[in-house]
Amino acid sequence: MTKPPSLQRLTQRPAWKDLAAHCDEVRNLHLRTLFADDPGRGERLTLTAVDLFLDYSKNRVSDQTLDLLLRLAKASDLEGRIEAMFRGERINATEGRSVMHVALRAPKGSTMLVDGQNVVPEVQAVLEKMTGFSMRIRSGQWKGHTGKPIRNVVNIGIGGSDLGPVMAYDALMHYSERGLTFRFVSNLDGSDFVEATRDLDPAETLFIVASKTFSTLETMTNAQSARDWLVSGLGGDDRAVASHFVAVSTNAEKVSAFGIDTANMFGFWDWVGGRYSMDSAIGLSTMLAVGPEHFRSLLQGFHRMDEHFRTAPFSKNMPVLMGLLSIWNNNFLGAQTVAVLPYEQYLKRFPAYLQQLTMESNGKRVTLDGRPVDHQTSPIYWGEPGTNGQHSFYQLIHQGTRLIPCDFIAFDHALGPLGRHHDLLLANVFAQAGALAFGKTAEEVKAEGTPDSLVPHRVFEGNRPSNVILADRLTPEVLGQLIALYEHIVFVQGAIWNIDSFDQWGVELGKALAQRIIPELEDGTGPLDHDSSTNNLIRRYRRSKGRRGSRIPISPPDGETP
Ligand code: G6Q
Repeated sequence: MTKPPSLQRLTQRPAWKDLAAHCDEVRNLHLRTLFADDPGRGERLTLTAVDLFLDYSKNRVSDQTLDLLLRLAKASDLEGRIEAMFRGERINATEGRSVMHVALRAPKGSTMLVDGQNVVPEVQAVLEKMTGFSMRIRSGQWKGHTGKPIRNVVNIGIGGSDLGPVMAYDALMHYSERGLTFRFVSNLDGSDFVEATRDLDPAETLFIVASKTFSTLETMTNAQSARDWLVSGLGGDDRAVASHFVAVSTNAEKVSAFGIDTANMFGFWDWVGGRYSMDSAIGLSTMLAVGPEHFRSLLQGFHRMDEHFRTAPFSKNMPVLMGLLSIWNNNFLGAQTVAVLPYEQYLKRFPAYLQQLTMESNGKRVTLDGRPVDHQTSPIYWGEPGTNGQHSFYQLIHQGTRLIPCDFIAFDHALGPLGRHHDLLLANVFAQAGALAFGKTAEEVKAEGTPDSLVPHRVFEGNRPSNVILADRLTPEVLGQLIALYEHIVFVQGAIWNIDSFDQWGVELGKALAQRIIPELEDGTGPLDHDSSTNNLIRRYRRSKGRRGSRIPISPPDGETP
């Protein structure tokens, strides 16, 4: 008796098996052949979604591959899963939460339900509050404790409360208010805070403490240091905190306990996952930098891509196609990573942002019902802006032994046009994608008069897959579309793999262990009962710390019980 599809292992389902069998047949099919056999391929396998153009023709797929991938999506009930997200169902099963970041960018007046409640009015109310606050800061109307206007904004947060704001600040710098200085402090390493604040005047500095839970070790430690720095810099008056600290959180009680007036708190909700929160109040620094109008355009970009994802037929749906292609490359062709290569300096932090979005979401080893998967899940996402990467790791992509699918991202227009730069930049994007796909044969290398001994070194196998994403220029709205595109690619992958893309239990174990070790280092004494390696590392640190002249006594040498 065949099991119902929901209980069948993914790799045992007919749609998956058909893809596996098909992959055996086409594994060695070269992009040179695919292009030679279909002169229209480069135009045919393209797609426009909102303002983004995608050329996916340089993937190692035939029309049959695409059909089979679309069948897999259907067999995995991708459509039902998308609807479940938009309906506010608790699709984050292990945390029992709805996943409604799409409501953060829903237009005013629309309806998005969570537990039967329309959340759009609350979302809009927070946006209004952010708008009012941003205007007061940007106009100089909001005064610090000594009466000076705010000139510096320091966002303190980590993970989802940092990576989005950092990326967006860089990405939208062209549109930002240059009279304000922005810094981002995330690391528990004190150097991050020290370097971020060393040239700032406390009297002109605003701290945004961005933490959904308001209990994250890194953020609360940095926030406490910020408070000390500010109060001591302003003559020891604790009342200074009121005009120099605001909070972004879901936890009013803890915000208030820290000493921040909840009137200066910008809320969000447990149905917004940290890595999906940059368009919530977590984006306050972004709004301060670019202003409320540009922030609204960013949201509009997200929303337009949401609508595309929700309504476009799968064969013309950009997140669906890119998600399926990544599954083809990862699960069938055996690629282990994806390189994201923006040819746009303002997107320099986009790969780092995507690392969390993709890998924290889909780096999972059990299915929604808790059974080990029998296939690979998230590939490793990484990347650097072009053309810099070309002079570093592209060698491996072109001639190494691994298959590295690439997403190239570029724009028709530079935000800061400068002489020939943009034509040269774009020539490089097109050239790289072409060189990866088609390579250079031994015959071609020989025909150039290359000595025989060098021929193997100068051959490019080609057949390296890539996507090219193009847009007119990097605007706030286009940035929103681009981020939503990848959010939904992650969703598609997670739906096919049948995993929970919205929890992150994998970050807990190390955190809990650190809590146990902290007093062992701070106190510097006391018995240790970890494994021998951890014990030894702690003892070594205790000895070294003691030698630095700390008050902490030197522990006995290795092997002796302290
Ligand atoms: C993201 C994760 C995680 C989170 C940080 C910060 O999806 O949940 O990166 O954003 O741990 O958490 P707080 O915002 O609660 O400080």
